[in-house]
Amino acid sequence: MNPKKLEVKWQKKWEEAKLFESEPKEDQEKYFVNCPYPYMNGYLHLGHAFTYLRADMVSRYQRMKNKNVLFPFAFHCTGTPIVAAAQRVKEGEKIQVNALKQMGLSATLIKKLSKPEEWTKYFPDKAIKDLKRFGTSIDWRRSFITTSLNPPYDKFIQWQFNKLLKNDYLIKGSFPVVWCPKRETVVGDHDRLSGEGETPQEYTLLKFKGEEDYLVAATLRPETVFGQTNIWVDGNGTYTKAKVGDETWIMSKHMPFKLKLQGHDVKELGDVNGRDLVGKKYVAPQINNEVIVLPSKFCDASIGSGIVTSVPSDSPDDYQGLVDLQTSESECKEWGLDYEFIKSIQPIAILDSGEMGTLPAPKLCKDLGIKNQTQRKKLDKAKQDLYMHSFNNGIMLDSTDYVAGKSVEDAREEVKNKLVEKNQAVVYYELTGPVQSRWLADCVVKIVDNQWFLAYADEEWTKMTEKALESMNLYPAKSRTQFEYVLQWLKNWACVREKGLGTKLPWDEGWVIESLSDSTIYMAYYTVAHYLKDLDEKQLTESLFDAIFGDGNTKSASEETGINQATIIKWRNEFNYWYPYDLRVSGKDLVQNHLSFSLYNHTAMFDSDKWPKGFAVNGWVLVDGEKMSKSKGNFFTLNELNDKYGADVVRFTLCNAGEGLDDPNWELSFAETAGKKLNNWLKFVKENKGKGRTTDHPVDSWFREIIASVSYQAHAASERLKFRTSTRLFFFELPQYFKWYVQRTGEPHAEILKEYISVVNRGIASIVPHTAEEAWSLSGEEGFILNQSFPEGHSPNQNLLIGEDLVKQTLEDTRTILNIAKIDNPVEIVLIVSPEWKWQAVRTAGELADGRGQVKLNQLISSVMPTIPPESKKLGAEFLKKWVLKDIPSLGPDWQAKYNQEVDEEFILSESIDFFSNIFDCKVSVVNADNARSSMVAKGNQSLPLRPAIFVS
Ligand code: A2H
Repeated sequence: MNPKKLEVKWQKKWEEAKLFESEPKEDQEKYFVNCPYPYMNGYLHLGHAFTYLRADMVSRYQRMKNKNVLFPFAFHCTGTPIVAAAQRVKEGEKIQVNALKQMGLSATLIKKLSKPEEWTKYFPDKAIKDLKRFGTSIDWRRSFITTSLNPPYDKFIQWQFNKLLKNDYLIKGSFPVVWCPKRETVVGDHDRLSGEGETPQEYTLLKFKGEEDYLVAATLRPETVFGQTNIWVDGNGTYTKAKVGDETWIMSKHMPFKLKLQGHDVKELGDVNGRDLVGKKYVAPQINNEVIVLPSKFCDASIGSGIVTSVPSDSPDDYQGLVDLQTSESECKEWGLDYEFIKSIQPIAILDSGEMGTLPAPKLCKDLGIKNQTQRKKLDKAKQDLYMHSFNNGIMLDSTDYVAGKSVEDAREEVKNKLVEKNQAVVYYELTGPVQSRWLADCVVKIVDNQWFLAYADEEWTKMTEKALESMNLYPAKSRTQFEYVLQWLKNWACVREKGLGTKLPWDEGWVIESLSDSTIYMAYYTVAHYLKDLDEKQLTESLFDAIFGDGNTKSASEETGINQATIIKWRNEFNYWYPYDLRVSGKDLVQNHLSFSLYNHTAMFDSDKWPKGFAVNGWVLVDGEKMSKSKGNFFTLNELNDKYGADVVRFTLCNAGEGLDDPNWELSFAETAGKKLNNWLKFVKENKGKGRTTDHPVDSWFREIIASVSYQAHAASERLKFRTSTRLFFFELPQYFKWYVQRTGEPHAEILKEYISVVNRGIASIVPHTAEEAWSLSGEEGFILNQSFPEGHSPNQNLLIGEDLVKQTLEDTRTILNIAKIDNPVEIVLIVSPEWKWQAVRTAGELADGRGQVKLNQLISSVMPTIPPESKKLGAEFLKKWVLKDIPSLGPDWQAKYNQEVDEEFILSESIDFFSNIFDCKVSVVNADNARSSMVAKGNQSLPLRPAIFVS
């Protein structure tokens, strides 16, 4: 059947049966899965599809685990991106208009999109259509858009913010923010073209007092001021002189602009050549000694103040810069410097860095063989390594006055505060990396007054959130360290903007709540979204939200809103039934903001029994190993993909693309062939319905065990959201086993064949639901496959599996041997199995093996040799040596278990004699090496447990 017709058919049936319209059922365990709502400034693309597919696979899988599942979806419209895009359409800006044209939008529609509201209508409708066609199991009744364009949601967010304010989670103050100088606005993570995750970083701006002016130098390590020996400038650079307050400062050319944004009163006075500064002397802060200004190559006039304080004991750059001058008299001369004086400058030990000693920078430069200051790669690495090392291990030496004996971490804070207090330094911010805003401007740091902040840096709030994290399920488990790191380092978050779509701060309507702050607890809103959407604005009161989502009084809420009290109680019960959510599936880029914010806000808004239970994070989709991008031509919308391949192929290819935190890779070649594979499966199911023999065969029980074993592994994988592993097991591995089963038995047993088809269908139903539904009905089964149970299997009987592995391996080995011996028509094949003493030996080896499966040869020899019959001792010694040195390493980990079993090789192979003689069309026999004919003794000596020696003639 044409896959698209098939998809329409099943989607219609699901819709008619209202399969995904979830209602509370008190007698059934619930499962609530969700994912971040997409931003509505374009169509859904492959990247969205991956995360949403993961949520959908969980939703379907949990239904098959007999859970009552809720999977809702909504649309994000908050912030500047939509407004900015609409504005650009209005201005007829080419890039924006062309982008929309490329999406296939008509000129009339594009014209309409000059109004932001139109975006919030057009794109959600398209997204719903795309996701329905993609076969998602979403309860669409609960969908909504954000912002004041949707009053119930708007009021919900206002309720949240009132509560946050009341309970002191919001604070007001002046803070450093990322700022777009062109648009004059704060730039959130999602308002950026590049530089997501970059933040303002605090520097200490040291002031060096000269006769008429100050030099200023930004440092990350104020605690090292005790070791200052000189000042670096870019001798060939140009600097600026400016009046800052009452003082005159010398600094880099772009610094005055930045200082102004950080609250300083600045007036530029003119240029100063770096060359004119070289050789001058300034008084260094804290140590109050005069230090000399020296030229350097590493000092970049465009970074920070363009001037660096030199601490050669602890900064590889500084040390190397000094060495370079000290070893070049001509260079000193060229700059007019007194060579003898330069040579006299020595690093001053200021802190003990443990194993790196008290002069770590000179040591590191020597160890790394650094030759001069232009070896940037080596120096940057040395700088990074030392920075972390000193932070973690450094203890200040006695020479450092009031911080002697303290850790570097503590000293840093204390020295900074002291210098600021004495007016020898000021706090200054730079971004951790370049940021470009959506308005194509390079961003800077600005100190904003009267800003509202979510107090994520608050210790108590963080502690509570860490507690919430502790009891969560995280997929993959290793993402936990990332979350722990984020919670520890998260700063207070500027949560309002002056512009953009969104919800207004209820008490200060000049501010709009920004997009990462109005999307932290909306998963709770889903539980009642379909009821609230019909309410009158007047009914959307604080008391109503308190009654539904908290412990508010339902009676007074009823009186205030005119809504029946029983109805409010029903809504509250629905919230209590679904909440907390069990799993939120998201891309890994949201760990550092959205997911962590969500956790914080849940602890602030709800009791602990409503805190999130699970996060699953995944990587970013690559296309054939490359990052997806419009310019590369490998950018695909979900609509295009649905059109081209059909939903199940897209789902199958995406599922196969990857699991865990690594970036999943969409393989075009897989997508091209997946449709055929799915079709072949449908054909197989159709052709094999009701087929099979009714008599028994000895290999039947083996295949039953394989079905159970594969299901067992796939179930364990699915529980960890490893759907790729699970699908590979059901769709690629199990059919291989089935092939072997048919080869061994001629024809499958009818019952087992039916079981096989049923298990594969149920196993792949969450991934390719349309194909699986069709196959389910083709095989004559009743009802939706979604309502069947996932095959869980059981831990297999190893003995059964090992026996059949032996047959398979022996068949392969026989073929290889015939090939090597170039025998096409053998006369006789004799399978010579190991004598009992060899089995004893490998079992003992298993007992002696260490955690990694390794065995010491001398230990094995001393415990096994005495048990070997006298006539076999020589052979035994050789066997042990080969077994330990060659065979064990190739067996893989956990090899011991295989040899622990009681396996009667002679019996198993004897039962398969017919099978072998049919294949090779000759006489086949099995014999124990102990009883082998004299002509075969030499061959028989080569036998290994589970690898019989094979004699052919
Ligand atoms: B640090 P970030 Cl002891 N050009 O201060 C080159 N380097 C510059 C600079 C410029 N325009 N402006 C500042 N820097 C240096 C002390 C120190 C520093 C020690 C150890 C490590 C260290 C004494 N020099 O930095 O990555 C300044 O040197 C290692 C991280 O550009 C400043 O702190 O932000 C540091 O680089 C800033 O590093």
